[in-house]
Amino acid sequence: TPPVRQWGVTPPISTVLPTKDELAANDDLIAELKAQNNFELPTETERRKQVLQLLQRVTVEFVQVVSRKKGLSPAAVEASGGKIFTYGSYRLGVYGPGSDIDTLVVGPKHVLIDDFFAEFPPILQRMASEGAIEKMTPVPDAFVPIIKLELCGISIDLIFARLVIPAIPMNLDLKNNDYLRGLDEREVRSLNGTRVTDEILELVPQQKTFRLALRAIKLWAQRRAIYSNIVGFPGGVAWAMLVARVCQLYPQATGSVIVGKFFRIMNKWNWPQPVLLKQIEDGPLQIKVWNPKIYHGDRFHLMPIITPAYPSMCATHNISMSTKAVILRELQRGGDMVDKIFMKQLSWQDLFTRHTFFTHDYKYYLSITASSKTKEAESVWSGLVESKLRHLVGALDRKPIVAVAHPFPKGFERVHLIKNEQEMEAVKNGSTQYQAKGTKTAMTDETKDAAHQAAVQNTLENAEVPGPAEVKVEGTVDNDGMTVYTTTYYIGLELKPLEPGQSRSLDISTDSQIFKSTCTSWPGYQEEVMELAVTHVRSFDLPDDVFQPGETRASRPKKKVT
Ligand code: 3AT
Ligand code: MN
Ligand code: MN
Repeated sequence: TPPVRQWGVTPPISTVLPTKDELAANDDLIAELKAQNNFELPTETERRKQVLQLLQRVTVEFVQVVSRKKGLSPAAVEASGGKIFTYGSYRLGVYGPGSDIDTLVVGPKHVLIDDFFAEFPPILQRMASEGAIEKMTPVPDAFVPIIKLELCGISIDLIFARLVIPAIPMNLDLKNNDYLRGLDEREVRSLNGTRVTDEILELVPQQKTFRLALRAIKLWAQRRAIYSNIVGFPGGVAWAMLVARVCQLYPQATGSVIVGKFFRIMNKWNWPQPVLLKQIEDGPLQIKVWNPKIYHGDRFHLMPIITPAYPSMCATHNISMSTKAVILRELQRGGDMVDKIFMKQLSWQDLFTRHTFFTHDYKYYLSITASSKTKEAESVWSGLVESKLRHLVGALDRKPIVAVAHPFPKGFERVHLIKNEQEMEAVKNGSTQYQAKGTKTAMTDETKDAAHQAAVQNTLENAEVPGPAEVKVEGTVDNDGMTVYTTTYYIGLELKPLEPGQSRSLDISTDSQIFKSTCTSWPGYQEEVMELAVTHVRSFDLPDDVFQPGETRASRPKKKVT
């Protein structure tokens, strides 16, 4: 047998080959993921490839058009090239029916981001077939400037970066750190997604195994409501790095085994020891690289998971005491279940059972409602509030009476029609009694609202969030009624057992006041248009639309009869 290469920063834990039972469990896992609609049809994948081919052709044309405009010689125009790369779930090979394609357009040094926003959309319009582009939203002032579009029925996130070289040939890859020389931080950020996913794939022993295990872990994390970088759980890249690390430790194992080991390894991990896929590299830029020895702030990361590409960063700096506790609890459950799956006492389906956040887990909840009088204002305002939620969670974590403050990863978007001040007051506080006829509650992650997502990301990164245009609101509550848009987030609260003599009262007025002023101090805040309210909700008072069909809410405790 050939010498076993070391993957990652330590020798492997085991290099044994999978047993017959483990391979059978692997087949069962694949079958279950299929049953869960986790893979898309080959015809759909074919459509993705064609869309990418179109984007590649448009990229070359775009680079030529800009090169010509900048006065390059015909030969230089001809040679200037241009290439697309992907990142996100498509690049990792773990995309499903609803996934977008995260695409990076790379141009040569004389093509700038402003050229991308000015020239790329019209060229795409011209080259795509009639009606192929359904929606196109440029968001040039996002933390990572982006054009969001729907092309042939597929969502595309399109970003741009240039390299300081005269031409971009088709055989180029982005591995070399020297390509970052001469770029500003924003340009480095745009290259980062592809550089990180490419490195992750290179650092795992078997990509096929990695992909299958990651599909299982992503589905599990989504079903258990612990998938969201914004509110303080790992996001897609962080879950991918955790699975990749387990693959490195068991280079010969099959997917089913990786999933089982994953829960145990990550549950027993000596946090805050970082999870690394390789030694952190130094590079050519004056740019921060994660290092708790130098940066005081990095010492506070509770579960650091570090991106492999220079400049390495912590992908999980939002994790709090509470979300860490919830993650560890879920890892424990996952590990226990996989043991039983291997003993044939449970099946993979059980691992993917939906969370019981609203039905069982908590008696007390906080409801945080961002409301606006226009849809446009609400998109941005709810995004801003969403990305500040983790500060409220942090404040709750510090209260002696709170054991766990668990933020639900998605917000509930509702549209209301109200007729008087009293109804207005109720709606602002999260009531669902006055929802407008014909409207349905939507989830923030499903609406794929570009303005919302940009506001979330910018706030998260402490970049500026541009406010919505000044709005004049037509109509008053007194005549025909008024439409109000709300987004409500929920935090589940577990309180510590009472000490003798203690009374169970949770006063959050100071914390919610601080949270509100954190949000309203945003320069785009418009007092006349936007509102924010934090209220207590008992489990039996939760609104109907947080439950799935078939789920039942906790019942109201019966009055004690003495
Ligand atoms: P899906 O299969 O698309 O649901 P994914 O992992 O591809 O899963 P996203 O498309 O949301 O998820 O994100 C892909 C990467 O893009 C992950 C993250 O590093 C980056 N990213 C996501 N949203 C933003 C954003 N608003 N601004 C900057 N980067 C983002
Ligand atoms: Mn994606
Ligand atoms: Mn995306």
